[in-house]
Amino acid sequence: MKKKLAAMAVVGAALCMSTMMVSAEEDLITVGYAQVGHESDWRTANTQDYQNVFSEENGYELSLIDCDNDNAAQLEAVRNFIQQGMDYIIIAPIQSAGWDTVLQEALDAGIPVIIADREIEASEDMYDAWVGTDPHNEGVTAGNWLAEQLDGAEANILQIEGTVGASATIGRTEGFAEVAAEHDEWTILDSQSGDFTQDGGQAVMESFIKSYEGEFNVVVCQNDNEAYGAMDAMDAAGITYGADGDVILISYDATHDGLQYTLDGKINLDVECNPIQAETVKGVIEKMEAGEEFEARTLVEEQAFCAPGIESEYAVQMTQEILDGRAY
Ligand code: GYE
Repeated sequence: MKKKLAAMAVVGAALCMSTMMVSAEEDLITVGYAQVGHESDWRTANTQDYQNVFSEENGYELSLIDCDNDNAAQLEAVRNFIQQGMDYIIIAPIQSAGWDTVLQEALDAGIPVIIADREIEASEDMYDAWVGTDPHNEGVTAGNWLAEQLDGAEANILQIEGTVGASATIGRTEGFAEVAAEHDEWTILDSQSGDFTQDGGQAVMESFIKSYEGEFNVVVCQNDNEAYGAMDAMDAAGITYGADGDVILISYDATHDGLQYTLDGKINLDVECNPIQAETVKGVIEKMEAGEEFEARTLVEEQAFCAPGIESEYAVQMTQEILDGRAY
């Protein structure tokens, strides 16, 4: 769907554009980015991407606040952006719920808001645009790949979820559960949050091993960092995983190290979630600045990668070349 900013904002943008040509420094476009935190390699890559793209050379002054996975701190960060009169506000919402009040405040202040990375549970007229990924689809891909590989064999699955209440967690959990529901021979033994962190993944896996040792043959981690923690826990317990192991290990994100482990056969499947989104967001802002129509929703492209030697209709086999071509 295409959208246009309300007239007043467009006039403001046009003025800003014309003054920009006169003096550079003062007329940088100010952008506040309320970032989730620094919980994962994915997040680090996403932060770096914004810092590269929203640079002064490109005409922007970026104020990026690391909200340390604290929902209240994130609401506060957005309120501060409103008070500072930022030209644009970008939010990567930690939690999908609870945004109505602060979005209304941004609307009242006439500041365009772009939701990035994750989804929010708010009516689409409360914000201007959305750029992100499709975690539900990622969950379905993981499920389809597993069904294809098991080909009717039993699965006893342990799942380490992401942050509770995050749309990335909700989507991946629901998408995977949809496929699981079609397989009577699959049992999800347990599913607990590892908060998208390596420590969280390790702690959950250690407790899973205590409860289910010898009973599981699939571990699904909802991001790469959790997978690294789960690998440490399985290594310590002498449990083998990966292409040559007893346990099938599925991960999400496909960051550089995750793909290295996939290439090494330690992770069987890594479903990509692309953190490189800033250029797309910048494209939306440029259209807004020019008073042109912009995409109300843009999905960033993604695919899935499996260990070498695994034939799949749902994933590409990892190669050194793919890894070398990775920008993050
Ligand atoms: O998968 C995880 C990060 O929101 C898609 O957040 C993102 C998720 C990503 O911490 O590693």
